[in-house]
Amino acid sequence: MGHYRSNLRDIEFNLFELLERDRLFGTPPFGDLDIDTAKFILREVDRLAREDLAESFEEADRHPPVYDASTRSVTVTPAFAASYKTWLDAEWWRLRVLPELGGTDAPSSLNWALAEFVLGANPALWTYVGVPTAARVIWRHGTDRDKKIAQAAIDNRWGATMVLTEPDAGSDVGAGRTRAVRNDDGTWNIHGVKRFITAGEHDLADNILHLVLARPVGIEGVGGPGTKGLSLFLVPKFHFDPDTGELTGERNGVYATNVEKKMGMNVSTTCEMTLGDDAPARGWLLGEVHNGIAQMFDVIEDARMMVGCKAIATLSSGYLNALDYAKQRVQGADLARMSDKSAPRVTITHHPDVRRSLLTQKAYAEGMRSLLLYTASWQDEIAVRTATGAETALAEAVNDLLLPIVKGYGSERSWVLLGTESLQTFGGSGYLREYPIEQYVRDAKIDAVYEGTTAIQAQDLFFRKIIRDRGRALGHLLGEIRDFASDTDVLGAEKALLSAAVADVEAIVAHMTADVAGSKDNGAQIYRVGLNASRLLYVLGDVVVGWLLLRGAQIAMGALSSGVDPSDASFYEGKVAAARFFAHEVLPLIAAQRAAAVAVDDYVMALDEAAF
Ligand code: ST9
Repeated sequence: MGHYRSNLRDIEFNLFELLERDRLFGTPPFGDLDIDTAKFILREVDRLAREDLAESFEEADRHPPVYDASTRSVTVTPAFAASYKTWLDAEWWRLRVLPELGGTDAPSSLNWALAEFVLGANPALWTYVGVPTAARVIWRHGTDRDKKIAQAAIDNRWGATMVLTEPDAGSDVGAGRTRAVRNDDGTWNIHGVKRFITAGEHDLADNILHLVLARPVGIEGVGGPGTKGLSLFLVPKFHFDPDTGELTGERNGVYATNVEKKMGMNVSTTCEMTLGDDAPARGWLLGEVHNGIAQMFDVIEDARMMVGCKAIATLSSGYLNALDYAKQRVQGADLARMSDKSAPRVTITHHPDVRRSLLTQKAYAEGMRSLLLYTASWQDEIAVRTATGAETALAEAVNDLLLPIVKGYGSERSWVLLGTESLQTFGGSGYLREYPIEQYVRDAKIDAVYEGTTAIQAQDLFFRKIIRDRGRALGHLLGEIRDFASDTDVLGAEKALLSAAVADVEAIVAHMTADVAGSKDNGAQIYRVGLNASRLLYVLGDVVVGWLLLRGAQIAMGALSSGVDPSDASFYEGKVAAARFFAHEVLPLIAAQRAAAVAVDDYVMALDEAAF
């Protein structure tokens, strides 16, 4: 059996029982889809991921891509190249391609469910097959020429990259210094050095289309300081005819000048890219408009969702691996007979602390899957409303609010739990390369870093998604949670804990909002908001996860009382147990976080650097 343990049953539960996604099928824009087809696709991608895509996971980690400095080229290990080809040949990625580009309009929720299988089985595959997202963004923002480029990228299965970061411009993208100079023929020459570019160079595709942020020079009114002065350019590795997509055979002056040696995700090349050094790096301005940061954020939003999905998928497989191990590992006697040295030895699933650990992993893995798919359900809502000409503002705002939670909270909780609980379940064996967990821990750490660190997600959540939104989306979300919790006929004790947690989160938000207001007179008060921002990200994540788990538990209790197939009974019992566990073990801790948030004071920022 390969390393990857998927959870098709829980994915189907989320899609069709909790979120009732089948209600979308048969109506615009998902008229061609029905539940049997959706379930068939889920089963197929699940099988493909476990049996094929997962196969090169370990081999590719042990044999990272080889960089040849003399040719500035990268060779990817054949085992991974085979998995890459398998995924492309299977064609399921076309469910993410716009219909205008020959793809199929599938709901976002179905696509992110499918993404979980791929990202759990072999996460680096996703980073090499970014072309559906790149093509969608190019098509959405592009001129007729750009739309043809998007089509060529899809038809020829080119690689794609997002090129933002520079040695001195990481979180602060607006500090980027890469320049763009317009040529007489309307193309642009790009000059600069970019860093940490995922899949920047490799031999898996015939061409790579780089989406590059650069600052135009020499044109009045554009190219000013900060992110707003950046424009987005399409810069190919090999030149091609934009009308036909045919390669001209000419190499463009965009080269990998280094490939980083990393802690994990070893098969995913992380490149330093030098543009326009010894040969011109020519590209096109996307849409012929200077609106680069907004255009790039269309890519970033998708990539942030992907990072959260990757983290959650890894935690889920980590948990299921730990569960398999715990069911077989015999060690020690039952705690109730601890003083009886002749007592029979038992599997570790008999030990209270192992059960605590397994339920913690299960509750978070399943609860965060619900968070991911619930967020995707708002993306479905946007698609449906757009298709019917209805207002999308609220759906967009709620989706925006949830994105930093999926990415920031999802990646932090997953990486920490993989290390503290999944690996720990294996005891010393978890530390060995014989089991996949050590690679999971190494591969998952990056999720809390790239596509905007956790601190960036926390600031995005509070300043942009709550304050700038005037609390509309948050109010809507917390209103839904409060409504659910107010019906205490079933799970009354747990819903009371949820209501209390909502009140605590509201109090933290109110306190932070007051600090924002206070900072108008006392500038330093804004630091208190900075000190509380990641706390808010975590507690809001816990409340949403607690709510979704309890919603799932209520459905499971209904199913159990109306009589389910005996083979499914333990699945539903597990849903109820995980939700109760989370409500009793996690939600009460939010009250302590509220107390700490209110107590945040100025001494941390006043402390002299020398005192650290
Ligand atoms: C990276 C690559 O980490 C990792 C690779 C992962 C694998 C990728 C897998 C592929 C997925 C698919 C991709 C396909 C294509 C390529 C494939 C590649 C493999 N929401 O607040 P302001 C906009 S890459 C929406 O003043 P500052 C908005 O337009 C590196 N828009 O910002 C706004 O204008 P307005 C990742 C947003 O203070 C404007 O920005 N790096 C949002 O100037 C200015 O906003 C990062 O993620 C938003 N949430 O700059 C950077 N926020 O206000 C992290 C801003 O008028 N740093 N905009 O609407 C940040 O996010 C900073 O907050 C900052 C601050 C740079 C935005």
